[in-house]
Amino acid sequence: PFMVNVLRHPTFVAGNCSTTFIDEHPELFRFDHQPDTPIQLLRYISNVTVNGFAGVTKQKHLNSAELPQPRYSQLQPTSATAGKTVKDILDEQGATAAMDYVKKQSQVLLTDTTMRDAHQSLFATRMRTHDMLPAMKIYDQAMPNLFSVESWGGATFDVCYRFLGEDPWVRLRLLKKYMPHTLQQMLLRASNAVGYQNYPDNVLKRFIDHSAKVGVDVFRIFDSLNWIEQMQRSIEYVRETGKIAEGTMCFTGDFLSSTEHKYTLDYYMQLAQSLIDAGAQMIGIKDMAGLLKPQAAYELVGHLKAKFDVPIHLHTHDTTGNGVATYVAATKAGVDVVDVAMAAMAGTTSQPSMGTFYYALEGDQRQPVLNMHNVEVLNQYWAGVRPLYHDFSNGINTPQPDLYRTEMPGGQYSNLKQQAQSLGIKDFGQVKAKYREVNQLLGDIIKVTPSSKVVGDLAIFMIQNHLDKKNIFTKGRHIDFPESVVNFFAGDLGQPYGGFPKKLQQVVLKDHPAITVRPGSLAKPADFKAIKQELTNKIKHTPSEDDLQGYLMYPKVFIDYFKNYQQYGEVMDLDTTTYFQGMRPGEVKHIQYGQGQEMILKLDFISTPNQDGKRTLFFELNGRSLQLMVRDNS
Ligand code: 3PY
Ligand code: ZN
Repeated sequence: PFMVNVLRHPTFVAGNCSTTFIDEHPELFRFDHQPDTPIQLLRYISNVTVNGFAGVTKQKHLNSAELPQPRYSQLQPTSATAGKTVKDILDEQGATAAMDYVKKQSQVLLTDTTMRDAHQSLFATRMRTHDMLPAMKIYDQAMPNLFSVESWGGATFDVCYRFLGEDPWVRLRLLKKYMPHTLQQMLLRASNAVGYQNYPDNVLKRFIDHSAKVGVDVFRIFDSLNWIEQMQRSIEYVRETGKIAEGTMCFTGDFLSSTEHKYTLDYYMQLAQSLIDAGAQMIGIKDMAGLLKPQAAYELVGHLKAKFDVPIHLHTHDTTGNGVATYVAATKAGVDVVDVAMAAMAGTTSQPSMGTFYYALEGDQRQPVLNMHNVEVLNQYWAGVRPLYHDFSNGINTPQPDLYRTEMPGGQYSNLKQQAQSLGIKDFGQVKAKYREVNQLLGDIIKVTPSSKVVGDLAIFMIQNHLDKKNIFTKGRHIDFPESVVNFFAGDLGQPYGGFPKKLQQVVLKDHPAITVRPGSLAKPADFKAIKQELTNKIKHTPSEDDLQGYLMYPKVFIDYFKNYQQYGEVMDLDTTTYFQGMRPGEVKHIQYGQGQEMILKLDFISTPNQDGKRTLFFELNGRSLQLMVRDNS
C-alpha cells in the first residue's frame, strides 16, 4: 500500500516544513493508511446528506466552515514564569524535577479540560479533532503557565472511532505536535484502560507504553471502586515510561457529616498513602459528581498537604454550582493544581470556568498566572464551536444541588435520563430515588465509570421489574439481572471497599462463580502475535501499532471504524456541519483534503428515490459534474 509518511513527504525532504503545511493534513500523522481521494469524502457527504447522522436533527443555520479561527497575532506576548513550562522540565529533567517545580509554585496551577472532560460531560464527547485544531495551535503561546491540558483518554478514545470516524492516535499526535510545550494529560481507568472491562496486564502495559510514546505526559489513573490493587500495575507501568503517574482517589460521600461512617477523612488519607506506596508521583482527587463541598475540600487538601510531599491535583464538576467555591477553599488549603474548562465549555456537568476561578482569586496571592486577554481569544473560539454540538448536549443548564444526595456523576446524569426516557420512564425523580436506593443496596459504593453504570442499570431494571429493597431478595431469585450487575457481583470490576453485600450477591449470581482476587491476575496474557494475525486477516492489511491498540481495546468498534475509513477516507477533514448534516442543494463547500489539495464542491440537486430506493446526488466537483447514488434508508 501507498505509504503516507510525514518524514518522506517531498516538502519535508526539501526542508521546507512550515506549520501551515501540516496544518491541513492530519492524514500525514498516519503511517501506513491509504491517502484520501475526493470520491471517498463525496461518498461520505452523499450518505450523510441523504440519511443523516444518528442523534442530529437537520438544521442549517450554522456553517462551521465560516467559524472565525483564533490567530496567533491576536495574542499578547506571554512567557512561562520560570522561563520553562512544566512540559519543558519533564522533557529535559524528568518527572521528579517536574513535580518539584509544581510543589515550589506559590500560585495555584491549572489543567484545562476543554478538549476532554468538558465536552465529554456537556455533549457526549462528540467534539471533533477538526474543531480542536485551530485552538491547539495557539495554546502554548496563549497559556504557557498551565500545568497541563487534559486532552485524551476517558471516553474520547472509544467515541473517536465509534461516532466521529476518527483515529484517536492521530488526535494525540496532533496534540503533541501543536502543543510541544504543554503537558498532555489523559484519564486512564486503571486496568480498564480506556474501556469498560478489565484487560490483561500485558495489554495494559502495551497500551500505556504506546500512549506515552505517542504523546501522553500525565496519566491520571483511577479505579471505579478505588481498589488499590487495580491501580498498582498502571502506576508501575507509567513509572517505567518516565512520564507522570497521578494516582487518583475518586471522591464520594460527605465526610463532614456525622452520618458518614464509610468514606471518612481517614479513608482518603489511607488511600493516598497506598497510592504513594504504589509509586504515584502526584495525588489526584477526582470528584466526578461534584460532591466535594468547600469546607470538605479545605480539610481534605489541608490534611493531604500536611502529611504528604507530592503535589495534590483536584478535579471537580460544577454540577451542583459550587465548583468555584470548592476550588477557592482548596486553594486556601494549598492545593497545587485544579481542573478548569474555558468558560464557553464550563459550568453545570462540566468543570468550573477558568476565568471565573481566576477572578474569584483576585487579591489572593495564589491567583493563577494567566493572561485573561489570551484566555478570552481562545474562549471566543470555543463559544463558536459549542453550538455546533447542540444536538448532543445534555440539556442541563441549571445547577443540580440534589446531586449531593443522589451522588450521580455528571457524565451519567444526562445519559441515564435519556436511557430512562427511551424506556418510557418519564419521571426522572423516580430514577434518582431508585439510584440512591440501589447504592445503599450495593453497600454504598464508589460510583464512576464503570461502577456507576452498574448502579444506573440496576435502578432502571428495578423500576421495570417493580423491585424494591425488600422484595428483591425474594422476587430476584427468579430473575436474570443485567449483565453489568452480574459482572459486578462476580468481582469482574474488583472488590468494593467494605466487600459485597453477601445476601444480594447470592440473589444476583445464582450459580455464577465470583472471584475475590484482581481480575488481571487470572486473565491469560494476550497473545499479541496471534491477535495481530487475526487483525491482519480481518482488515487485509498489516496493522500499524495504532491499529493493533484500537483493536485490543475495542475489537468490533475498531473493525467498523476501519471499514468506514477505507470507504470514506479521512472524514476529519470535513467541517463539522458537513460531517453531521451533509449538504443542501445549492450549497458550495471548499474542502481541504489529502496532501494539501482542495476541492470545490457544489451540490446541485438530489433526485427522488428510484425503485431500488436509491437517490442520485448531482454534484459539481471543481466545476465538473459528477453523480453519486446513495440508498435512502428512511
Ligand atoms: C471516564 O472514565 O471517562 C470519566 O470521565 C469518569 O469520570
Ligand atoms: Zn470528570
